[in-house]
Amino acid sequence: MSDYDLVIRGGTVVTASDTMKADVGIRAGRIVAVAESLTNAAKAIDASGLLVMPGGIDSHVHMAQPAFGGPAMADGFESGTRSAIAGGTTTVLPFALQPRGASLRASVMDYHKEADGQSYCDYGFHLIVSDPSASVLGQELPALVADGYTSFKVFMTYDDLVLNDRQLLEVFDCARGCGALVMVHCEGYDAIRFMTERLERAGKTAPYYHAISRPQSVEREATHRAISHAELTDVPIMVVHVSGREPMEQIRWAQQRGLKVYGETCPQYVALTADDLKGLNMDASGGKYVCSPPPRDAASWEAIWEGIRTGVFQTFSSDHCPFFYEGEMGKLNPKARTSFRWVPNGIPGVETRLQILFSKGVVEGRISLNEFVALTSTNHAKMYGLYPKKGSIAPGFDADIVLWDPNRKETIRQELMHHGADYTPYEGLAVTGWPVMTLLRGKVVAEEGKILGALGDGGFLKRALSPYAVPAGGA
Ligand code: DUC
Ligand code: ZN
Ligand code: ZN
Repeated sequence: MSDYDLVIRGGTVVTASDTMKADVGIRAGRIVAVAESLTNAAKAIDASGLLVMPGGIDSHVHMAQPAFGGPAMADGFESGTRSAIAGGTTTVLPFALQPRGASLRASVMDYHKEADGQSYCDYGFHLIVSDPSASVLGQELPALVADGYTSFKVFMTYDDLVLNDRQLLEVFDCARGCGALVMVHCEGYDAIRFMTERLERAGKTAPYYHAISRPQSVEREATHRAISHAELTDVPIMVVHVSGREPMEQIRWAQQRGLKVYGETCPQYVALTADDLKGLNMDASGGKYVCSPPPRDAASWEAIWEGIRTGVFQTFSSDHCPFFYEGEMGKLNPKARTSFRWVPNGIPGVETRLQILFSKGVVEGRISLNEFVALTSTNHAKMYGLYPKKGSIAPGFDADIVLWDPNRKETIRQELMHHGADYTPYEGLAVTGWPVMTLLRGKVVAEEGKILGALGDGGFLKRALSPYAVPAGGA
């Protein structure tokens, strides 16, 4: 009888803290040994020349979610999680959105119906709270947190989602009571409405004006307001999808004052700019890149790297939010191209997140290998109540592993992608570093772009309370 079901042999194991030449022994889907040399295995995988890293955890993706005021998403759980494993990600945390007036519990159950048996990787849900009624705050949220949905997202913009200041405070206070972590979309509703209407009156309706309608000052103001509300209620918050220097500096300011304010950024804020939204001579093709907050400029990329290097940001997520480009409902044809305001907001990226951070971060010398692992896996697990089950390579962790070729040069292209969308916003981006093999709980689920896993391999993760959600004043 073998000691291990599988040994990954001869690779370089990288965790958030260490880099070592070691074999990894796996039994019953979990890592049971990390040692110089492991023998007596039923099966072995040769990882010489490869990095052996924890599978990516993407704590910010959207799958099967009705659009932000628009058409259906290009990915449900089948294609979204297929894309995840092809890109080396083994756990995703999508959102379960509460439509106004609906019960949160019923909304979550709808997402479970979409995901159960339809996922190639493990998943949990954050809750999007759009209607913080007395019953939501008093009963539904506390009960859902106890059931393993331990984080919520709230919005400061969008007609169907925006919460006013009083409602934000109520949700923050509720999170404090039940120990949940609140993610905040920081862009100011009124400022965006004002700018949108002014631009439209002036005939400035091309996709590029999406970026002009919500400049960094709009994000900075909302970030500051969210931080102030978090301070007032003594509630830790995570500011998601931060796009540039101004909001980054608000988060740094809060952190320097000792507040528990965390930050997330995404590939689009180091790889795309507002100029991409110009398309060809300000035509509708720029709609491909419409997401919120919008990509900024090269100086903002440097500010984001500063935030990554100095620890302002804990997580690097994709904000995978895919829509089709072509077709009746595509980003190219929103409401007969009448205005940028109708272009569905979001871009695909779950499959390209690791390559972009590795290439621009590790290969170009901005971050270490260990920081890469922290930003793409370990910190997500710690922040969202999945640690020490997910997010590292050590005895006791699930054997969620990506074998990574640090020297492989590739050009990101739609034909390589496994998502449902008909384009990638990173088309033509040359990267160094590519996933060779992905293992989910010890099973090889993707290899060299081929999907070897089965639908239903992925399961629901009931998450613990986040230790980062404990209020500064104590629980
Ligand atoms: N917020 C997100 O988190 N994703 C896409 C669009 C948005 O506004
Ligand atoms: Zn958002
Ligand atoms: Zn998002």
